[in-house]
Amino acid sequence: MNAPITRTLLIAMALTTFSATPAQTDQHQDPQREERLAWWQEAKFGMFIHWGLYALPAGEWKGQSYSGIGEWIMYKARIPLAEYEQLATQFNPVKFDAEAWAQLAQDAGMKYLVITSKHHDGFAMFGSQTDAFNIVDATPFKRDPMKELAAACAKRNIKFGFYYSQAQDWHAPGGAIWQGPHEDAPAWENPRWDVRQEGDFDTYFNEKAIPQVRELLSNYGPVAIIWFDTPLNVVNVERAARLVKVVRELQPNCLINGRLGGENQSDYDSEGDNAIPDLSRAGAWETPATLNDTWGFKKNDHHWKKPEDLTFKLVDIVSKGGNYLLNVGPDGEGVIPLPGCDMLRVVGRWLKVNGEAIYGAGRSPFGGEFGVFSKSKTDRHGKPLFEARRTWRCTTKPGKLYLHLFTWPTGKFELTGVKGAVTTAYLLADPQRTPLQVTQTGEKVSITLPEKAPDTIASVVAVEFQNQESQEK
Ligand code: JFZ
Repeated sequence: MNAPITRTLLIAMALTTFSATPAQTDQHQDPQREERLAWWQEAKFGMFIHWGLYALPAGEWKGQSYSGIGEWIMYKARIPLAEYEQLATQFNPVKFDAEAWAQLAQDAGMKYLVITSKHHDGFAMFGSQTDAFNIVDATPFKRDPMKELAAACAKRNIKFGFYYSQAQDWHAPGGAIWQGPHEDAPAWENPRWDVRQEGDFDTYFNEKAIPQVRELLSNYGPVAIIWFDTPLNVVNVERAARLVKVVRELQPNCLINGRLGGENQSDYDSEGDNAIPDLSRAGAWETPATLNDTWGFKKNDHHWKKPEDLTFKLVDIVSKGGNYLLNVGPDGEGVIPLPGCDMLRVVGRWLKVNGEAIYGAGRSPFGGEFGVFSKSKTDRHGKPLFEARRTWRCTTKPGKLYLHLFTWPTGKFELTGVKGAVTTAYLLADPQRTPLQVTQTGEKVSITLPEKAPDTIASVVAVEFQNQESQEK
């Protein structure tokens, strides 16, 4: 389809919300897919990084503060391209330290890292021969932080990946622009706010997006994930297939996330931002999430989540079968805000003790622990309201259950619906793995617990079975 993005198509875009319903991956489409996914399904926990020119305005423009996610400031303030380009001349993040960033990911227990190589603003955070609007050619910094970060991750066996905005590009002629509404910004009659944005989408796609994806997959060593975003319907099956072809040709093992566009060509599904399904979900899926309320740095967003909340979300997601991709937004000097670093290190310390129950773990065989649908209350769609419970979660490995107790019971933990004969149970925090007292009657198991929980956030009881088969439902 070579037609330019006409008004009708833009209006059509406006009617489509970002695909909050992830592209359903055809589980049996590609025999190599399971092989490609193996490391990712073991890894469970990754670092997302949103870093770009938007870290300089940091949520404010010409004295006005803008609500919502910081990386959309160009869109929200409808900044003319010539003014936005000036940010590049001021971008000199001399405090950027790839080793420190990769070490933070390692300290947090994160096994992969995905960083914005080009977000919707069109600015390339890598040395691109395709477009001079990039960090090497257009800034006083002149270094390629993607090269430095890829090397620092490789030293620590952290898988390295790129986020790339394949459809939206607010700087390139013909780049797609979300018609809106977006957060509190209304839908625009004409989403383009600068005449320089006029152009044909295929020209942008063929002359910028495809060549830059080729650069990313050719110049930075092994790329474990290419994380596409907001396909906006313009990335149809044909265009998506062209991107898949480039990825498979240059880096056959590289995973493609669920926001490519063009159904059934991704390797795994991406949930909506900060969206965690109420119940367990089969297949390979990931929740991308923020530490505060923005992806890109905002100087006034101090709404940090708590480490205990982050740990619960990690366990909750893994117990439902997913991966957790948790974001940091470095500032304009290249520094990751300290509150975020501190919280990630708390999660990392918890994983040092309890990682066995997360890395490579499967979904809960139960389900009642997630919560119940209300018999009387309805949600905003008129459906029965899901009332979540946070007392405990369960992850699994062959012949094992891991009971993550967020609320420490008095005396005993009772469990029903248990399949198989329990042989022993112990606290993961106990290096001696001293057997706890267990009684079992058929599918009912009762475990006597010490008075004090070994961990203030969550304590994990491992339960082993005679039968080494998977305990996953
Ligand atoms: C997109 C970007 O627009 C945003 O800036 C950030 O990079 C985020 C990770 O991804 O925002 C989205 C995309 C999809 C959904 C929601 C927000 N969705 O499917 O609900």
